[in-house]
Amino acid sequence: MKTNKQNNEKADQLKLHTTSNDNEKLTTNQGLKINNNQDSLKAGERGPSLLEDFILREKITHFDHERIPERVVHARGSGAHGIFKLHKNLAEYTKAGFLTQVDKETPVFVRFSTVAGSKGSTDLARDVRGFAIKFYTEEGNYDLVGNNMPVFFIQDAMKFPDLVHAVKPEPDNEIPQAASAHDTFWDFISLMPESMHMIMWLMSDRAIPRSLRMMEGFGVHSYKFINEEGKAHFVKFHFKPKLGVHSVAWNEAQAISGVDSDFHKRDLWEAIENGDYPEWDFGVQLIPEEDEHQFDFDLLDPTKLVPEDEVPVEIVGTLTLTRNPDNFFAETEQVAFHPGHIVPGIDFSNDPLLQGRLFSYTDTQLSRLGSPNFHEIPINRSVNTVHNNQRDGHMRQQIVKGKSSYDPNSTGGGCPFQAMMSEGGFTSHQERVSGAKIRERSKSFVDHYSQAKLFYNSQSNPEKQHLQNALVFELSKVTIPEVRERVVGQLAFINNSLASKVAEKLGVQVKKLKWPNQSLPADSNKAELQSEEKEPKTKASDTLSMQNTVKNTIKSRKIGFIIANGCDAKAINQLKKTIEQNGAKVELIAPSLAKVKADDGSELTPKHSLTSTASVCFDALFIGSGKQAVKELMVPENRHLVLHFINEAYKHCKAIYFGTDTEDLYHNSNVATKKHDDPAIITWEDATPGDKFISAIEKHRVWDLETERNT
Ligand code: HDE
Repeated sequence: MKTNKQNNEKADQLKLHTTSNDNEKLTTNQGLKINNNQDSLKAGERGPSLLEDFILREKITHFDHERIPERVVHARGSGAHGIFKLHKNLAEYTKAGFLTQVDKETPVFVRFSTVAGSKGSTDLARDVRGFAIKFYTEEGNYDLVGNNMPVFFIQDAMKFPDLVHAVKPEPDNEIPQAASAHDTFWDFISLMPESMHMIMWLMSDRAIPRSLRMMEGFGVHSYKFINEEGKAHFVKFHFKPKLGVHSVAWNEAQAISGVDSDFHKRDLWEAIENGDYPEWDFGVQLIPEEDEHQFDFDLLDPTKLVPEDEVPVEIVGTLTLTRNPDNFFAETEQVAFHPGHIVPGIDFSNDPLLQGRLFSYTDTQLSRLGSPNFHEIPINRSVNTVHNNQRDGHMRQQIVKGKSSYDPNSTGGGCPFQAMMSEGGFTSHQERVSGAKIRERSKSFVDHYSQAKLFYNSQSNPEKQHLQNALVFELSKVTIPEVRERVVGQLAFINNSLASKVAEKLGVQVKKLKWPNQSLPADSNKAELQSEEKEPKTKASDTLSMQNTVKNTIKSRKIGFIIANGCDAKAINQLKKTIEQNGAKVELIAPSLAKVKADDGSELTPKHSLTSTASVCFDALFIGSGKQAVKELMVPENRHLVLHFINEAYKHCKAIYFGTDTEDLYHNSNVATKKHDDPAIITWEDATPGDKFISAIEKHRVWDLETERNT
């Protein structure tokens, strides 16, 4: 295990608040040493407990108040500390200090999350993932609170509580947990055509990532960069994982939820503990303010992305996660993000969803963390000191000296002073704004299908198939036939073949309903504002398909080796070494947890037994070599377990390597039914099996052969 030390201003600040109980005596919260932590104070050995027992009362009172409300959305999360390093000076576009000093390292805390489920729900729910970053810059905290999908369900903050109520468990029976496959979600979606682009993303495999380390991050909204001269550019933020963007299969996700519902949390934790620091390229799409109207969509509309073919993503930095939190609650649970935490050089756009978020996040922290002093919780503190006249409130930590708590003052010599712009004082971008006070949606937002088409058209065939299967799965759980029909009616505006295939599985007709946009005012001209079927300017984009992602590394992948007594030590150790040299991890699986005696007398220690884990926890499998070992794996007690491992991994399109003497296992497994050449099945007959195995793992899965592997 590598030590993951981090020395920077934030780590140093956190150290001041970090304690260890090593070699210490137990005390009360008042520092009194405790002599007996086993028994309460009683009147006589068998007598009643005494109210006087302040030690018992303190312990139980604190325990009673241990829980705080979980986040209303994004309740389940995993966090990590890291570093953001800038590679390109962006001074031409922004005056933000952390984006203008090349090689500058800014400490960050990142929290990934699912959206709909409760804090204790499974990691593998079909859901959007939150991707929130707190940059502890020298100019104050900058929070980029994004997701792993570049668009959102709704265009206006007014609809957010409706969306969340619809996707959360239904209010009468609190069913289902962490799932969108139910009536209320799809009822809402079927009546909100603006959600269709996001629905394409949500039904794609992006919603079931292989790892939090293997997903993209997006700022979603258009933000603004402001340079020293006050010139503005629209900017879209991107994080591209160095390991590529990879997912699991849907029935695999369901199985993982049973075997290890902390799969993503554990994966992130272990990778960082092992020194496999997750890394992302940080990129920006920059659009001069004057080019705002050059697109066939509105830049302020959060249901639209800017195709990379129209505005390329320029990579300007790296985000690396290097340290696990010391304490989940103190750090990951108490971290408070807010898209309104910005620094000079960054500003908001008029995206009406973003504008609503600017209100919500402080408000939610007040109810969740219980005090306006939440900024004083160590994980939330900026690295520069806070000076203002805000005072008091629950749990105040800062002890501000002096008489003065108002401005202007002479009692404090006028301090703290307002900062001039040249001293880093924040000023909002001077955008000219005029308009009548109206409660309306801009007509430029009324195009709900073109980018849904762009996304669908950009998918590979297996991705299209998965998306279709997801829609069928989700809508089959909907009990109201009209809702299913309405969704299918919406799909028909995106792709006829998709709509009719889904319709067939649901037993409904495709009725291409012109559905009025529910979010329009009752007296608006609905016909005029009805979203038409429109072709996007960019018809398809390679960047939207995971098929085109990074596939040249096996770094940090988990490979299961199924072994037994008498296994071929030389072959196993050699393959293990090669795999580890390429950066992947090998875990040994044996019929039991007892040490395995190899053919050369050496002993191997299995991490798992055949019953304590499952193929879904691994990226690829090696089935151990050696006659004696295979004989043990073939005894009735083990045989069905090993075959289940193989068949399941085969079904999920993973690489499987059959070592020498495993013919019997091979022929009894579903692999024997393969008809075509399958690059991810490696056997004792292959000339360079190790290389072939590694190259198959690099490709992640043979999704193209999914139908064949499942028939
Ligand atoms: Fe959030 N969102 N959101 N959201 N959101 C919250 O704030 C909200 C939206 C996102 O790891 C809450 O501290 C409104 C878009 C992430 O702690 C809450 C609207 C995007 C996280 C809230 C949105 C996000 C949150 C709940 C529409 C992607 C987790 C707890 C107007 C760009 C941050 C909290 C973490 C959390 C409100 C829409 C991302 C209630 C009102 C769009 C990653 O304030």
